[in-house]
Amino acid sequence: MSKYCNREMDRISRDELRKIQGERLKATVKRVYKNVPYYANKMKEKGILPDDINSVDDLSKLPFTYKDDLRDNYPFGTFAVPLKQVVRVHASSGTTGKQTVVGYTANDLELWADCVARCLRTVGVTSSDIVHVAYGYGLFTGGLGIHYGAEKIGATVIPVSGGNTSRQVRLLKDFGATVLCCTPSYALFIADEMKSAGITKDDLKLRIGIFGAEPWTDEMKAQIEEKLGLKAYDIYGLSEIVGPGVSISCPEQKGLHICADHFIAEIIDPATGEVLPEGREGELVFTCITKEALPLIRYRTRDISRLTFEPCSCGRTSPRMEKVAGRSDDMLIIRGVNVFPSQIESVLLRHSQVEPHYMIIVDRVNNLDVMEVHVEMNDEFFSDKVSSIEAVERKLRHDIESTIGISARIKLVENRSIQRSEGKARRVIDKRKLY
Ligand code: DLL
Repeated sequence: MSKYCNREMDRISRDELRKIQGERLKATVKRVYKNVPYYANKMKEKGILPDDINSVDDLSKLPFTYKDDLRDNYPFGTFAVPLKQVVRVHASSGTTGKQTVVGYTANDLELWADCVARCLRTVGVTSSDIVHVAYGYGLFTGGLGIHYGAEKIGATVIPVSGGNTSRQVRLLKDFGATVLCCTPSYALFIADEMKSAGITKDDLKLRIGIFGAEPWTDEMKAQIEEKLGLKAYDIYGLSEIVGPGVSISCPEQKGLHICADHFIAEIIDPATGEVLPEGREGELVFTCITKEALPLIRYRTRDISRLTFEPCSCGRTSPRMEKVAGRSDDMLIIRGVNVFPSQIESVLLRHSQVEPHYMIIVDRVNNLDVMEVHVEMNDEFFSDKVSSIEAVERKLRHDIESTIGISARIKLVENRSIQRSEGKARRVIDKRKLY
């Protein structure tokens, strides 16, 4: 086992953790100041020298790093080592503007695999498991990231990547996979495909699902667990920090344990940048303290969460983050009200006739924001009487309005009519931005 994969790190006291974090932070800041002109300039602008950083308490003196900083230094300008030492490159899934490129040295790949291995162990994956990886392989970090972590613990890895869903289902059955790794929306797509192929959850051996890369609600988790007959866990990460493996939920399901000896997490007020106390909701900010090629300092994730430093009943003491509710840039402002797609998802999936597929369409009509929610209903539903269809529409409209405080038009659509996703789902069409 390598020097990084240390189960003990999840069980050390908060003081010990802060000491390790402080030492690693100090060394990282010295290194980036020396090797990355971009960081040296940013620190000089703030009047900070590496010697001003001596412990985790000094973290807030450091400047933030934004996605745009990576884009401005595209492709390799923020790397802290010569390109010769970079052995792998990935890129973020950003759909707008230039992609953000991230690099790894051989040691970085090792520590990444260790973080993923630690996450997989947290949820009970062992060397006896067969791990079906349906995250995309390629520039996206999902496929290869999970792949090497699962290999590291000695599991049998099936590197299927995304797409060709009927083949996925066949392979799940034929190879007897016990662990499924993909986005939550793709897990549901696989469940649909199983139904069409006449394969039931009892024909499969799945016991654990490792889902992430996009926000998903507890209601969706319950549906996935029911349809696939497994226990679902939430894995979080972002390419800029390392990829999957930054944190994962544990069997207690009380938040996601962060690999905090590698990544220091803070929660800030996204508007002012002020660091918020434990338990307050805000934007997650991460600092990498062990990576060589791209040790980002105070990276603004745009992801909304909370932190707790209370030890977990599972026995781990590592800081935990709450399930990510959404990204601040996915937040819709409709008639002045902040709305996350996940709030709507929670309401919809409490209804037994609703399938876990929906699309939110926002438009501006006569200077007024209007929201329409297309909701996919199960097969039995449309055989019901018109009066009951109207009653469901009314109920959904009422529940959405009482949860988010604004009204929405509801359009009930047939099963399988909303486009499925093989990777990250697209849940919102904001036509206001298209004009
Ligand atoms: O999505 C890395 C990943 C791959 C994570 C596979 C988990 C599993 P990016 O493409 O750079 O990297 O996108 C990162 O995805 O800032 C979040 O907004 C979102 N995200 C990732 N995991 C979760 C999660 C990968 N568990 C962005 N819950 C992040 C909610 C998530 N959102």
